Amino acid sequence: MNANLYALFAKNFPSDLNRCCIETHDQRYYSWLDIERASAKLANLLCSLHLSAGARIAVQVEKSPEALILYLATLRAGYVFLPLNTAYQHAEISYFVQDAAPELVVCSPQNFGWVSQIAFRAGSQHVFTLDAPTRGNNRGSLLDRAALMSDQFTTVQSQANDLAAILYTSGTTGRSKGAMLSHDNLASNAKVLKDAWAWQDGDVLLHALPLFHVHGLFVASHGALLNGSKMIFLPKFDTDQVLHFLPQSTVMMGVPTYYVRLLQDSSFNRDLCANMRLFISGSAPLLMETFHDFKQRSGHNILERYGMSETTMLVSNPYEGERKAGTVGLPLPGVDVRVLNTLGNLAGVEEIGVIQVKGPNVFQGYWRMPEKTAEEFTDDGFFRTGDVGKFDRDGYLSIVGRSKDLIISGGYNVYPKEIESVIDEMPEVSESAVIGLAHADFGEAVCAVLVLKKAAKLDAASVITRLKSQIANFKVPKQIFFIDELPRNTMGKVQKNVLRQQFQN
Ligand code: MLC
Ligand code: AMP
Repeated sequence: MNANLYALFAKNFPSDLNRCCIETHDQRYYSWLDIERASAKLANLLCSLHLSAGARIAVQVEKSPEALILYLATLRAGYVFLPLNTAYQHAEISYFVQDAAPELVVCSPQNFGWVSQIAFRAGSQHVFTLDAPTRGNNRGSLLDRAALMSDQFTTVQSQANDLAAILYTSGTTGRSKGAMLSHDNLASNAKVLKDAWAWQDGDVLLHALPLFHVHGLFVASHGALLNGSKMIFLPKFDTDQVLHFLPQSTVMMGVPTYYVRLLQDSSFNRDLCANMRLFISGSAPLLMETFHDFKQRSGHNILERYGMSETTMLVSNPYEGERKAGTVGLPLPGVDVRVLNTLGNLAGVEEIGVIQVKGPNVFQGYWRMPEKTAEEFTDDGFFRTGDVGKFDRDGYLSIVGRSKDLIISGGYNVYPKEIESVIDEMPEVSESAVIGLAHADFGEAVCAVLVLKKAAKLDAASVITRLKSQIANFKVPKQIFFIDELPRNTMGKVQKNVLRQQFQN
């Protein structure tokens, strides 16, 4: 049997390959046959480059069906897909490319100059461009080259543990780590979710998520691909477009911000959701208030689930049965989830502790970081998630906090240490602390507290302008505060809880 994830999808394509697989917001239609042939052309192109076995293909492009097809082609050809957030800037891309050493980099045409410089310096042999199709005819060199290739390709044989993708997650120490996911990690999770969320004939997925993280690339796309279901592809989340396409859809996935934004639109109502079967939320905590308001306005209980890049999906509220607000639900079949208390024993009902997990979905380790990988696993093979939670009497898990210093803003993870290091480089700054403060739209907003050097002058606007040129825009603090001294405990550790209390309002 071929463990290649694409082979699994292909086996489940609809028998009529002329049916629609992807419809875009601007009325372009891709049949299943189009997906099969276009991914074959790209896979042939990849093979013609004679990349080494296990070569990484790093991709920083705008969302488009072609970007998804490139992912599928990478699977088919047996290489390793490495998606990168389009917001990443020079220093971030430079780090990822040097660390992952991709043999091929695909970027947007407008970034070709600086990205290719980074890539060639890091030893990549090839840099191609792929444009968002809305920008007219300039489709980029990737598709121009692929056009010359055959549209027939036999998907390569893969072993279950062969790598399919590497997803970088920010590290608490400030250094991002590449989570290595195998074909079987992804396949096992996709199969479990197909049953858990009762994917069925006639489902249409409204796909508004970005394609460079687990949520949009795996959870959403895999669900539709494995079920042979059509996706309506939006280039990004846009409230008006979502409202426009909801009546034709049955399933939508999003981060809590999407649901908050839908509720803010006065035209959002039950009628628009009449065809909808399921709204799923994840990547960040869904407020109880959002859950209840959404129920009232749409008639739907949002199904909240919990996962991470290293593990894909772990826990989910049930499709049938009670979806409890404020919880992420029950462990998915085949996934072991335990909560350990401060003594290292299994926590009792409602007892808070660290969350550890084990299962076929758990990743193969961090790219080229064996020590870090070893640190994150217990002796009996459980992965330490860095999240803190508790089980209730019915076995539903709630996430009550994080042992990792992490801010989740609109579903994107931001590690304070990374931002603090950049701020501390500014000549006027003595030290800084980056904290997350509650934010109505993003859930949490990144904010920075700065202590300036004696007699130094610096205003908030200049700090923000400088940061915007250095780091991805979603990491840039929404607010900057200045104080004389950071509060510290007796061990000298900055008391971020004190800062959060002081600046929340
Ligand atoms: C954009 N901005 C953000 C932001 N997104 N700021 C903070 N947090 C965010 N998430 C800022 C930009 O920097 C910009 O600032 C301004 O908002 C407008 O940018 P935009 O691109 O027009 O924003 P918008 O399209 O409104 O994007 C917001 C969003 C998007 C919520 C729709 O962030 C989004 O789609 N998030 C989903 C993230 C996701 O897929 N997470 C899954 C990770 S996987 P300025 O100052 O330049 O104007 C994972 C595992 C799991 O966590 O369990 O799923
Ligand atoms: P990432 O590493 O980007 O994949 O982010 C994973 C992290 O997102 C998890 O470790 C959690 O902290 C958080 N997360 C994901 N889903 C949820 C959820 N439903 N509720 C709370 N936190 C979540």
